[in-house]
Amino acid sequence: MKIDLPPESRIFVAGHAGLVGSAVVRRLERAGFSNIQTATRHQLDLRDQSEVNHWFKANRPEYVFLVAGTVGGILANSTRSAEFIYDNLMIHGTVVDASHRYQVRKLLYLGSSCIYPRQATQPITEDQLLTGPLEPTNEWYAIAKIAGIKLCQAYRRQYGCDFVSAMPTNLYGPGDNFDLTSGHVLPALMRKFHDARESGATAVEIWGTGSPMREFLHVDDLADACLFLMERYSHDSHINVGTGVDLSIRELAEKVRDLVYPNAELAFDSSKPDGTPRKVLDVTRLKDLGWQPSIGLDDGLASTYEWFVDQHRQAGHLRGVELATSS
Ligand code: GFB
Repeated sequence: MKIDLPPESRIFVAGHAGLVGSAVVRRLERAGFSNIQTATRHQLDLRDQSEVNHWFKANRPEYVFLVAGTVGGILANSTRSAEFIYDNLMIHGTVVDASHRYQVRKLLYLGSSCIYPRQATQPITEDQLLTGPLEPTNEWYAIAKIAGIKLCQAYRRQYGCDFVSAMPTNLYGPGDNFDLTSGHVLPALMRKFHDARESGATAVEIWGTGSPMREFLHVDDLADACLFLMERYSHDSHINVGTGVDLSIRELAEKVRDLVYPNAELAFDSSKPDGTPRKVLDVTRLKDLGWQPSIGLDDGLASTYEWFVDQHRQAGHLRGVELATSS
């Protein structure tokens, strides 16, 4: 059954400054919502239950998009295990509990496709959760994300809260993290090919063997799915969000190369981890509800690269202004 969120609803986007949160805010603004609530890290530490309770009491959100978290690519996940498990566990716990305590009407929690077993049958259906061992490079993050799903289920079962969970595949788009050590593969490759073109380097390093398969969803499509699910999905079980289509890291690198620096050579560094061999989502459930993505990978890559170049130029320009004023 579809619920219509009144345009003046108080809607809290927890994590509004991140890749996903900023896309959710854009989507809500486009839909005409006038009361979107956000809080910066300095205003509110989402890991602190008493701060979160205080904030909820003062702001009384009616709908919550729980898209905050400590996130990163394969290297960050495997080297910052404590931050990935602690921050995420705490953020999920505080926001879910405060949402119950202050009678939020509905909460949508966002997990990740890394919750599924490393050897899951492909494409991965929702019912494969907790049927086998996790991928070791991101098990800390995955455990926290699984706990988030279980929190929503537990509050739904014990207190009757309308809390639902969605599991997105690998995401990308404007607002992504282009840092080479903490970011995910797609922005990292864009940045590497871009820097190589600028410096005239011939080869670009690609981590791993290039054979792992990944599925990529543009973050604006994800934000659209989040609003769709907030209005139409109310179920105990989580739901997958993706395209259902994947490609190898080699194929992705070739696409980025062709877009950014066609003369570059790919240099695979197999001393770096591959991670999960494959994790393409079965999106039948979402498709049956009537949602599908609208941004193809080639178009998404081109617009994301444009965004990156623009940001880079602005940052360079700002640095230039700073240098000029300080000299
Ligand atoms: O995107 P990514 O860091 O994370 O890496 P995961 C995907 C694949 O790209 C891996 C390869 O096989 C990497 O070895 N890769 C190649 C690179 N070159 C690079 C590079 O320059 N940078 C990066 N980062 N990778 C994440 C999890 O796993 O998936 C998170 O770490 C989250 O927990 C996310 O769940 C959805 O796809 O392997």
